[in-house]
Order: sequence, then C-alpha cells, then structure tokens
Amino acid sequence: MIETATTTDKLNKFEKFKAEKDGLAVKNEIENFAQIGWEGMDENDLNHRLKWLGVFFRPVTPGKFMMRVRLPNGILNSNQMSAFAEVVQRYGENGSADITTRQNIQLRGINLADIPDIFNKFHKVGLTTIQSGMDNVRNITGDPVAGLDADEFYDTRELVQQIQDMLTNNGEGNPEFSNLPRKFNIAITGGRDNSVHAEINDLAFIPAFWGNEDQVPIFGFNVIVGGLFSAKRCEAAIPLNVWVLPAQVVLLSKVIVEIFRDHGLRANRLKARLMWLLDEWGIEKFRAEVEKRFGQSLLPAVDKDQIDWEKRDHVGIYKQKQSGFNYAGLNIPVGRLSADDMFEIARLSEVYGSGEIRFTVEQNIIIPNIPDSSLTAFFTESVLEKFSVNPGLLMRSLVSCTGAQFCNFALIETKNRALAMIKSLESELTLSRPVRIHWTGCPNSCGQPQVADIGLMGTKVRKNGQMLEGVDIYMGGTVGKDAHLGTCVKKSIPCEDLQPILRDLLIHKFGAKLK
Ligand code: SRM
Ligand code: SF4
Repeated sequence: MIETATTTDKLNKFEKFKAEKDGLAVKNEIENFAQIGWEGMDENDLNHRLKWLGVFFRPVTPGKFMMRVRLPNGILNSNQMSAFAEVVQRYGENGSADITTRQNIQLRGINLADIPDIFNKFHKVGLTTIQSGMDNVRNITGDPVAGLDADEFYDTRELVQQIQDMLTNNGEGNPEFSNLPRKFNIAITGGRDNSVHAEINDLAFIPAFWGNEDQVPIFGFNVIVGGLFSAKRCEAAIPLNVWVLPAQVVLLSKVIVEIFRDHGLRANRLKARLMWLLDEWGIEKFRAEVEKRFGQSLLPAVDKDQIDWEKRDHVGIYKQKQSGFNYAGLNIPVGRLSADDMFEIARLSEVYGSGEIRFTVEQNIIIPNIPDSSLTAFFTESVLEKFSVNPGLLMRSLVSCTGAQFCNFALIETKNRALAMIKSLESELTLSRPVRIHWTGCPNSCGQPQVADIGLMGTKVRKNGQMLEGVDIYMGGTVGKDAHLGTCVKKSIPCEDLQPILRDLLIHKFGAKLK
C-alpha cells in the first residue's frame, strides 16, 4: 500500500510534502492564490503542487507561469485552439505556446491572477489541465492519424480518452492516482509504424493478432512496460508477456498504474520510475501481480506484432481512408506558436477541414478532413509559408525541448539555436532524405535525443578556460518497425563548434552533398 506519513523517514523530500498535503488539494485554493499572488504562496504549493493542476512556476521568468493541458491522442478542435490563442494573446510578447513531444501543448506568460478565469474558459470548451505534471500519468499518446489511416489496425482515440477519464475522474482530478512515486507515461499505437515511440513509455500497447494460421485472427495488443528516459538511466520498455483485447486495455492500465502507485520505489527519487521496480521484482513477479489484480488469467504475448513500417512523419498532404478527403501535415518549426498562429490554424481547420486539429510527437500539426475540392484553395493560404507542408528535409524532422529560455533545468538554449543551425545547414547542403535531429537541453531528455538520427543533449563544456554551452552527440536511434535507442557517440562539443561537425556527419553518414 502507499507509504504514509508514519513511514516518511525513509522517504525523499517530495514524498514528505506529498504526505503532508496531496498535490490535488490546491485545486480548492486557486482563487486564494490568485488573490495573494505567487510571492505570498507556500513554497511547496508554488514550486510543486500547482503542477498537479498543470500550472508551472518558472524560476527563469518569475511571475510568468506555464500551463500544460491534456490532449488525449493529441486531438483538439478549433474552439479549443482559439481558447489557447485568446489566453496567450493577452500577454503580448510574453505569451506563446509550444507543442510538446507528448502531442500536447504548453502555454506561456500566464499571470497567476488570471488562472481561475482561464480554468473557466477551458472548462467551457472541454479542456482540462489536471494531473499533467509531477507524479501523475502524463498526456496519453495515440496514433496521430487514428481514424484517418486506411492501413491502421485500430483507431486508438476512444481508448486513450477512456484511460484519461479513468485516471483523472473525467478531468476533474482523481486522488486515487494523484500520488504516484514519479511520472508515468502511457501510449497506444494502432497503426503499422509505431507513431508514438511506444518503447519509451512506462506502459505501451502495440497491435498484434492472436491466433494461428487455421484460425480467424483476433485483434489485440502486446503490452510493454518500463520504458524511460531520465538523467540517471534510459531504457526501452520490455515485454510484459501479455496480450489483451482492446476492451481490456483500460482495466489493465488501471491495474498497472495501481501497482506502480502501491509498490513503486519512493525512497530515492532518481530510482522511482517503473523500470526500477521491475528490476527489483523481476518481470515474472510483476506479471503475476498484474494478473492477480486483473482478476483473470492473462494470455501471453503474441510472437509477432504488427509494426512493420518505417515511421511516417505525416508532414505533407495525404489521402484519408474516407474517400475524397485528405489530411494536411504542417511543419511547425520546433513546435512554437504565437497567438496569431493559433488563430490562423483554428481558422484553417474550420475553413478547409472539420474544425479538428491534431498534434504529433514531432511537435507538428495535422489538419484532417480536407475535401479534394478544397486543396487548391488551401495551398494558396499564406500561413503555409510559415508552416509548410513541404519543408526542408532537416526542418521537417527537427524536434526540440524547451531549453534555457524557460526551463530551469536547462544547461543550454535549444529552440532558437536549433532553428538557426538547421537554417544554415539547409543553406549549405543538399539532402536526399530527411534526417531526424532532436535537441534536448539537459539529460532529462524531454526532446528524446535517443530516438533521433542525430540527438543533441545539452551540457556545459570548458574551452580555453571558459565554461560554454555544449552538447553530447547521440546517434543510432531508430524509430518505427525496428525501434532502437541511440547512444552517445561524442561528448562535450561546444555549441559554437557544432555546425561543421553536424555538416560532416550529414555528408558522411546521411549522404548529404555540399551545394
Ligand atoms: Fe520533460 C521535467 C518539458 C516530455 C523527461 N519536462 C520537465 C519539466 C517539467 C521541468 C520543469 O519543471 O521545468 C519541463 C518543463 C519545461 C518547460 O517550461 O517547458 C519539461 N517534457 C517537457 C516537454 C514540454 C518538452 C517539449 O518541449 O516537448 C514535454 C512535455 C510533455 C507533455 O506534454 O507532458 C516533455 N519529458 C518529456 C519526455 C518525452 C516523452 O514523454 O516522450 C521525457 C522522457 C521520457 C520519460 O519521461 O521517460 C521527459 N521531463 C523529463 C524528466 C526526467 C524524468 C525522470 O524520470 O527523471 C524531467 C525531470 C523530472 O521529472 O524530475 C522532466
Ligand atoms: Fe528542460 Fe531538460 Fe526537459 Fe529540456 S530536457 S525541457 S532543458 S528538463
């Protein structure tokens, strides 16, 4: 069972403050916080508990908060996008938004005094920010083209929503799952190309058919567990040796999160993710506990899963399974959006599509349901000059975490530097294929450098007696059918020396040519 205040001696400081007062408790205090201002708040409420509501104090920009919502499967509508735009618009130059590596969005520049209003606004358009940070289950990812892709095995949208509803009490907040030992990531993929990086989640569901050649195959999922990136350790998820029907996915998720809640390690925060519990227990004991709580015997995993495609990035115009309709994948450089950009995207989705918008884990946008007859007009929209459907082969795959502009863990500035470097490299080189370059500002790996062709992880470097911003270079990350984590191949490159090194790597390893 969850360790309580009486056993807090062996607990880390986060466990102690959680035992004193649950993170979700601040839900009832938000009006009061808005009145007293952040300077008057208790430190743990300000720095930590607010994150249970998706509100993040930013020590880098004190008084200008970040808000992280939840967008199950990365899907939203134009009203929700406009609500985001209206929120950041009121902060002028300070307001902006970032699409995240979990198909989600974060808004910036927010004043504490405005948060009750913003919550009301979000409530009206069906948005929640609840349990999106700290020791909670994060935004649940699913196929970005679920329900549009003619080749998918399963439309993940409903299951992802059901898991979120179960874990968050329909977005109102669920104390049953608000005190996990650490964060927990869940992903479901129903397509052929593992579009959500299933292997880097604590729990993921991968399409697989049950039955031998003589039987009618039954659709379900193989289950993998324990994937994580952290400063201490990075691991791909391992098989739980369980296969479930879609109808069993929500209960299995509940049971696994409960086991993590009740038995996950809480003494050392660096070792509190699920994989550390799997190490301690072994996968057999963990599986037995899952089966016990599930209440019926679980089938073993199927040998061959259905991930047999290279990963698609969805940038461009693609036919949907609905005849006569297309989805447009827009490249959003490093995921950054202004208020005007968001109004524009909302408008595009209404004028040309069905008002629906989707995010990808590559921090890009998909606008579905564009009829063939509207494509010519769609191409004339000037916003496509900024958010191209046919960007350069480096820009289209560029991913970057937040970095030093807003994140106090950052060792380097990421987004602006990443953009400038890609622009210069594209002006020097001709490429024949996309190369996936991921930037991350520190070893926490939010920008997932280990899944990239070239991953760049921020570090500090000494050069000529000076401390400079630098990177460690990761390579060998593969995605899609043979997903495999990349490893560090070169350490401590000052950022000021990086561009020629990247140019050489692109020429010698990825077939780029000098212009
Ligand atoms: Fe992350 C902490 C941003 C995806 C691993 N991450 C943070 C914080 C909250 C730290 C903080 O309070 O400043 C960052 C907020 C900075 C800001 O102002 O934006 C932050 N993480 C992000 C985002 C926004 C990066 C992005 O630009 O896209 C992503 C938000 C996802 C979301 O919508 O919920 C984000 N973070 C990830 C991922 C990638 C993923 O989930 O696929 C990882 C690695 C995968 C994993 O978790 O196993 C990741 N973030 C971390 C860690 C290391 C976790 C650990 O076990 O040690 C931290 C540090 C921590 O939790 O103590 C962290
Ligand atoms: Fe911040 Fe580090 Fe995550 Fe980048 S990787 S957002 S710098 S915690």
